[in-house]
Amino acid sequence: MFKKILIANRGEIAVRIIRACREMGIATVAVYSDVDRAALHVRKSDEAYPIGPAPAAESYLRMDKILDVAKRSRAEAIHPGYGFLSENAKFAQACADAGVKFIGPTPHSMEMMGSKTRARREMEKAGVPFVPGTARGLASPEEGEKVAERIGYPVMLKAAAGGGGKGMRLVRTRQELHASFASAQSEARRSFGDSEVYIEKAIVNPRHIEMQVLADEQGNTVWLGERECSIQRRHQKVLEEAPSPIVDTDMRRRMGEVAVKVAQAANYTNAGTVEFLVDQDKNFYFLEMNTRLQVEHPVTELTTGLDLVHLQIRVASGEKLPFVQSGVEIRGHAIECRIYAEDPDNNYFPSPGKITLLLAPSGPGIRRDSGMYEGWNVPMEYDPLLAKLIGYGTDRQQAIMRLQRALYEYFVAGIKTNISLFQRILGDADFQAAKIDTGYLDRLISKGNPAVASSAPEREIEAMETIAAIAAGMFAMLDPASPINKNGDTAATGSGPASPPSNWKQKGRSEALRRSYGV
Ligand code: MV4
Repeated sequence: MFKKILIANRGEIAVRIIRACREMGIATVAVYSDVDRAALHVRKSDEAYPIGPAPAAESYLRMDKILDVAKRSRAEAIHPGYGFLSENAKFAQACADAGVKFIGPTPHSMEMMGSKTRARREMEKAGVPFVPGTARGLASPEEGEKVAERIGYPVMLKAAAGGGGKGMRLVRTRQELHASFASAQSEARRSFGDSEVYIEKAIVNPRHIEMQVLADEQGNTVWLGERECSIQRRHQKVLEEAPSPIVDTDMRRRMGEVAVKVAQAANYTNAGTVEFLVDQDKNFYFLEMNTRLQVEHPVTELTTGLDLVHLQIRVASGEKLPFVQSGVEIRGHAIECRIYAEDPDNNYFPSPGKITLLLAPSGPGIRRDSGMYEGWNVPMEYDPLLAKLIGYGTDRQQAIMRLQRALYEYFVAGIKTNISLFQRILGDADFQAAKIDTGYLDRLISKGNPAVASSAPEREIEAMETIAAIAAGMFAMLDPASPINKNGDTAATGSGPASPPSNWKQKGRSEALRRSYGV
């Protein structure tokens, strides 16, 4: 087993991995950019090394600097987390060349799944269902027209090197195809330096359901249950849950077996996720494979009782999976809210800045994977994910109720967050009825923004401010020196309004209240 692991990441996932290492008695090495000097992952690690200025390209993406720290700190393995270098085959190879174990799949497996068309060709060989279309890039828009006539409109044009919707175009009619093909190609070239574009039958209003898989280095591969990830905004997941409300035991087994087939076709090792598009008739189609630990892994951990980071580390150290497929049991329901430093009232723009106050929820069924603390400055240079709030219950309803209660307790001052968005989603009838697909969130947001219950601390502060204002008014009436008593007019006698304390006095009282309330 490793004695020391370097975590090549930051934020909540770095803290999550450091915690897993500490539970396993493994020493931890953090790396940090200049703006992350006081970050939580630096505080929680055993050792920490600066790796450069804020821009990721000069720090968290600098393979040479990270490998240099691994060498100096004598770390035997590197956990990449998600994002940054986690799906970079060259980095995985550089780790191997440097004699440092990369906690994840081999460079070969990564490369196979990195190109969507290459992955589709491998899936075709493995007999895995994928959306009708081409497994190679289109040579011309005319070829696209021919394929579209065969598979039928609407069709989806996609960048082979793409992901997250970039270089993707929905084409409803033949007339639109040429223009869409050209714009998809130029976006693909701009975003990925690779203009290869392929075509698929468009699945209308699909769900995005993904299957967690785990493989050891001895050829054993298991599936660990699915996650419903349809609640997305601009191809960014916002809320995820496990199990999916529409997947029954038989469908879960069939999806799991396909996902294992995908992993085996790629000679996959360690933790990975196979993404599917699911149509209205519950047919599922291979979309892509993510060769990393995902943000939303906690909902799988809570419903299987497994620690995926422990298992990643154990598998990377050469251990055999400590269970077989029949030992995997899905129990209860978990829902994850991604808490972002974003302003829902300003088009979800990032909201960096100092966290002046943080009241975080806990209690039955609540897990919080967080990278923030009171007094920390949220930097503007990185993805604004602050924390993940996960609610677990015996069933979906209990998980929803627990999350609603926890969100009501959550209070972050000094920056804006999207906490109110989750209160809307969890209280929404369509969400509660599990009437969700990849268009759900856009529909909810476009419905407008009804007032949502503010958090408990806010409500209590408001109530106490009101009490203070009333008390101040009463005090003023009883005080003969008070201006409202100069001309004999007092509210008490019903003549002339009691003059409320000035705004400044009100504000001073509010601050005093906050201080006395400790908020
Ligand atoms: C699709 C699709 C419909 N039909 N492919 C979006 C990004 C990438 N992961 C694939 N995506 C889609 N591919 C076909 N043939 C609809 C989407 C899609 C989507 C998929 C999953 C989650 C959210 C989405 C939002 C918009 C479109």
